[in-house]
Amino acid sequence: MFFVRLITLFLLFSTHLYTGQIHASQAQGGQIREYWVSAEQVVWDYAPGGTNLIVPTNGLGPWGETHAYNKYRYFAYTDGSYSTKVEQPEWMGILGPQLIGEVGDTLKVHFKNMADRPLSMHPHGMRYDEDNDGADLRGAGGIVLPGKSYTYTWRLDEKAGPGPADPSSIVWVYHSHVKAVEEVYAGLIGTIVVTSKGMAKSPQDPSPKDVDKSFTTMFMVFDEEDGEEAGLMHAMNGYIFGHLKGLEANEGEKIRWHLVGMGSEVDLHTAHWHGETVLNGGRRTDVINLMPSTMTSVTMEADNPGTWLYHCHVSDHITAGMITRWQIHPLNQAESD
Ligand SMILES: [Cu+2]
Repeated sequence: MFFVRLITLFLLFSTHLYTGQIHASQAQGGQIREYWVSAEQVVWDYAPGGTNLIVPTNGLGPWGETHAYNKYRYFAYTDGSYSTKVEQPEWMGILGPQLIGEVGDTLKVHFKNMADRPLSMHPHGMRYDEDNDGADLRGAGGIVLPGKSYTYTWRLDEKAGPGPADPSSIVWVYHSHVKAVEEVYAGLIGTIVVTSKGMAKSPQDPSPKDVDKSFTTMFMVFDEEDGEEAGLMHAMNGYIFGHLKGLEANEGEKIRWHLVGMGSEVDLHTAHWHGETVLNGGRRTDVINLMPSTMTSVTMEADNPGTWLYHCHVSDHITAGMITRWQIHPLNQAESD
């Protein structure tokens, strides 16, 4: 009898210890990452200067008649005073700020609507409650009126992170979801990167430690003129005919490419790299299929120095300018020069 009591006591005690440890690790497991994001009205130029940087003599064709349009964009600020914008790398183009965290982290996104219409931020893949869905015209964050703010809380739980066949980081989109279709075409779209638990470079830098560099490209035909060809901007991150710049790596670097497709039934894209191949969930390829609102993350060993094309391989889309160049700089630049 004494022995049974002893075991019971031990079991109770050890269960208590065990749950205590789980609570403790949950409490301390993960960073809270704050972002200050605005929505603002801008003029966006799909081809600054009006040139075709891939085949200059071809010009921009019908897309050259008008290549700048009134749009809306998400911007990141350094803090809640909304006075200093965070600079984005050139290759991000029209995309909103990239939010990033490790599994276990929480994103606190302070959204301020500085535009002239009700807007929101709706994330894919995150763990959120109805107030933080940023959609469906419901919940505290479903509609943010002009001049108003809302702080979204999105948890990066296991199910927001890379799965068994995924690489160490994966990409999700976020976009405005009051009139979602109009607002994505308007430019209100950005990305979220989630790194596997334990794979972050450091608590300050949640990008994955097994890659040197990451790029994100979105393939979407922006519809600027109700389906008129001249207003169908076949863009990569909002640029056409070679104007997406800054996709530059160094020889020997391991690169994570995040790819996003958005849009409608014309948006069947086949992203194709010249010069290198990639690993996609254990499969080797140099073309990634993208459908509207699909997201794929692949890995590349950049060991073939050169300036290479990167484009959608759908014939009609090549003609319409869904094409740019990327570069791998040789390890010993001096020697090759
Ligand atoms: Cu395409």
